[in-house]
Amino acid sequence: MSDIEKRNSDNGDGPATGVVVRAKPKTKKPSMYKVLMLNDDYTPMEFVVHILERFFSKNRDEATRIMLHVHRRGVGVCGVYTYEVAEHKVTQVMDFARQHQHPLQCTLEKD
Ligand code: TYC
Repeated sequence: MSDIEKRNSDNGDGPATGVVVRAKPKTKKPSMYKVLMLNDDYTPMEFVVHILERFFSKNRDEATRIMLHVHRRGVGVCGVYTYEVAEHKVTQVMDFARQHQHPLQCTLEKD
């Protein structure tokens, strides 16, 4: 028995006096957030593929697959990240689209 366990156990000489010991390490997995891309009628397909390569580190095939999914289905997942990273990606995409005067929309959603 460890020293802390001895102090936490009632040894018959009055109440146990030990400190509360955590049974498990205090770690929590962070909530994850999906970055979603929305379809529109004006943003060029090649521009969306470029965004997926540049900000989401997709290769050309995967970027094309995601772009076509969004084009056909209306919305698609670019990646899943912690809140701060996901928020940063959304800002980068929206700023880049605005600079190029495309109406592309991007948002985040709790996973
Ligand atoms: N629908 C666009 C077009 O036909 C392409 C597009 C794909 C736009 C995905 C946005 O998130 C998007 N040019």
